[in-house]
Amino acid sequence: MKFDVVTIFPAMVESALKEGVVGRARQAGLLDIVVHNLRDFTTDRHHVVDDVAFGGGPGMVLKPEPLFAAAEAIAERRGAADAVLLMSPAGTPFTQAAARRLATLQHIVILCGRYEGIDERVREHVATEEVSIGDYVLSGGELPALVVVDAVSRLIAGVVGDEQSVEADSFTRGLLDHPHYTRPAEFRGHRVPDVLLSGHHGEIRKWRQREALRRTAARRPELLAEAGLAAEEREFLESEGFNPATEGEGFSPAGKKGSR
Ligand code: 9D3
Repeated sequence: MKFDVVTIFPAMVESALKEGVVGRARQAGLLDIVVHNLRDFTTDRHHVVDDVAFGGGPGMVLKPEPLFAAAEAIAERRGAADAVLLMSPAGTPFTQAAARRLATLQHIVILCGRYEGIDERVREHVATEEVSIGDYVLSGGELPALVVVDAVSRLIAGVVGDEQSVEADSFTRGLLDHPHYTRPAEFRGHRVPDVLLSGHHGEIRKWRQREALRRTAARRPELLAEAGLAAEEREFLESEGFNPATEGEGFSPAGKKGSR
């Protein structure tokens, strides 16, 4: 899979993409990622990428010419992209479902915004979609671009060494993960649950499933609506004092506040 990331901070993006699962997959040739410096696509002596807003107001706006030039150069050098993502706080919220869809593509270009905004013509004529990673204000689209590359790359065969861990990933089923423990079995008087030391694999599976349900009901009850719970799973949650939702929330925690 190919990614091209366009940014005014290429070193910031490149440094993150050298590390971890994504760094290894690049070295193995599973991911072909090129980070481009937006300033390389300017034509003026001072490599200016921004300008004041027409109509006035505070803050600078990313100029259209370098972004159009970058997208065109990438198409020439690397082939036409299947999607051009504009990272923007006004974009569609990025979800695991969005990651799954993008992972079916072969070539994605990601444009990182900075400053107060981007010339609207980039949105209209270069980007094919606009993506946000959530409702908080960041300083630019670089960290969001890295989030998208990471989440999508993990879904490409071979990128994550252990296929099972991708499969078992909590959001594959739409539930939060169960608790994890490693040695020692007792640490500062805090014991690992006996069932995990028992070697009874059926019991361990059941315990993990119930803990995942309990946690999800307590922390993210809205996820249960989409999780496709079996009758016995609903019964378990009701027996634990969680109540079926009135309004598409699946289950809501009843008297469960602070149970963690
Ligand atoms: C005053 C209006 N601001 C929008 C809420 C302006 C503004 C804030 C932050 C314009 C750009 C930015 C920089 N952020 C991003 O480029 C960005 C972002 C984010 O801030 N949050 C979540 N996802 C994303 S994707 C790109």
